[in-house]
Amino acid sequence: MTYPNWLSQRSYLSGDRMALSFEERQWTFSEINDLALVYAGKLSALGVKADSRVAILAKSNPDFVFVMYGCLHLGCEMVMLNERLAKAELAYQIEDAQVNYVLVVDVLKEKIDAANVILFSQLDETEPAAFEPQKQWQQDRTISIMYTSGTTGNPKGVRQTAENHFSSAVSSALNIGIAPEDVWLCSVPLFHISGFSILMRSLIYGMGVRLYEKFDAQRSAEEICNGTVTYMSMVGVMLERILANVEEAAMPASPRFKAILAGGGPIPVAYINRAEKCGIPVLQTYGMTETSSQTTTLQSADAERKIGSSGKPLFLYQVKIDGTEEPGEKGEILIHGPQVTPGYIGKFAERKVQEDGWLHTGDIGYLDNEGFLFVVDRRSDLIVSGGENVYPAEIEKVLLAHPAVREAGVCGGPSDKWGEVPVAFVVLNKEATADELLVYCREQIASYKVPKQLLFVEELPRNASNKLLRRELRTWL
Ligand code: S0N
Ligand code: AMP
Ligand code: MG
Ligand code: MG
Repeated sequence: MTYPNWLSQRSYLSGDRMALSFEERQWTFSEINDLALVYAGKLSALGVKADSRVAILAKSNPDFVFVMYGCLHLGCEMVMLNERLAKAELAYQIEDAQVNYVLVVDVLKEKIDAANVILFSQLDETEPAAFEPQKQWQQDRTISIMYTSGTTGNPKGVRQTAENHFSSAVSSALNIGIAPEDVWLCSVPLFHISGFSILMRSLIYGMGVRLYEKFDAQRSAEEICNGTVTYMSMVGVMLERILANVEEAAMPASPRFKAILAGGGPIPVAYINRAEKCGIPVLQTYGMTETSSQTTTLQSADAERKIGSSGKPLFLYQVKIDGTEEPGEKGEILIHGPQVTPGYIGKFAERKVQEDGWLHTGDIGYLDNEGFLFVVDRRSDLIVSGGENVYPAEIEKVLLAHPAVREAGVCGGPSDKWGEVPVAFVVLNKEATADELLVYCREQIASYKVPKQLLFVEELPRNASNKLLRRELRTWL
């Protein structure tokens, strides 16, 4: 099965519609398509081919979008690099993905130490080569690869195919509808599926995207209240900051604004209540990198009645709770549908993500008697800080490599600012200060992963087989 090239098809069908808006500038779908063709020609002139795998490190602005769309025209697989990661973490992903090229915006070039780097400034200076855009896209073509950390501390590259993105966008539209006036505000990172999925919806629906390079709570609140946008995706901490602005200004939300899609982690019930008072509908959603964004979403109409629920699956998807018979019984959440990744790349290429056609999420939840999903606990020890995932094992590994550290254990602690933050417990084998260890961490991992608190202890809680009991660490806070 194939799809027509989404960029050419969209430009052909509704080329005059607004595709992208950024600050004071706007582009239509045909303008975007022309720019993407130019970028594809430039990339081609520099040696990038169909089937090349390229990593991209850039800021969430139009240049990033044009470069990505150029890659789409060429037929490349794109490894989306998280700009907040430390140099060593980026190097791991670039190595694991065995990329042919790394496309890097000049302001971030210090973060990359790799062969075959192509800077955005080099692209600007390159004359496009003649090239033939792909007319058809294979359904199982890998469009994007996103790394997601794991329990072992080694991030895994998740493949997202054309079919994954297409079924995700279509399922979302079947759920919330699409109208010609829709504009989706995107200030979640384009390197996460939260942001990337907005671009896919844009191409597939012919919908405009209002892009921000950096999240700005006040301006987001203004756009919601003026109705210059109709949808916005966000994580809990962004919702809180926007609500604070809306409440302070006592601005009524525009009736043109339709809904906030809120996910990436649990959304506190208090925020949903506050949003309701401001007249802003919030659709709480449960999704992940392995499912190319939303799998279940709670409708506004059910928001009050089913508060705290992440809703029901979108039309094409199924959710069940492993090993349970009755509503209300808790167990691992299993997911089936065309949005589920076919698998990982690199070191984890052999790891099966689906067993009997079901994705084992590692998250714990239950379905109530009407089939609404409640997520009650997250995959093994995962800490979600402001929508960024932090796995204790990743931090423990770094701490343990320090000569003064004998043992290290990390757990999530509560935070008003980020929802949850990592806290470390360390057993020393020679003298060291907390600051020294934190500076050491900062050199090797993203700053959102650096423990916000580091406490020295005599020993760590372990079970009979010497396994660290991270849950018990939480009771020490
Ligand atoms: C919340 C954000 C915007 C905060 O960033 P902010 O305020 O712009 O910070 P900076 O000025 O860049 O940095 C200042 C200092 O703060 C540290 N910092 C930044 N972010 C965090 C963080 N999250 N936790 C802890 N610290 C943080 C910086 O490091 C810096 O520190 P110093 O000075 O020490 O260097 C930003 O974090 C953000 O954009 N978060 C959202 C990320 C996101 O989108 N996550 C979702 C990922 N999940 C998915 O994509 C799957 C689910 C999904 O698809 C979905 C999710 C949401 C909505 C819809 C969907 C969907 O299904 O479609
Ligand atoms: P990621 O793949 O980085 O997007 O992380 C996805 C993970 O975030 C899921 O496996 C859950 O652990 C967590 N998560 C996402 N949405 C929700 C939600 N609505 N409630 C609770 N946890 C969530
Ligand atoms: Mg993840
Ligand atoms: Mg997350």
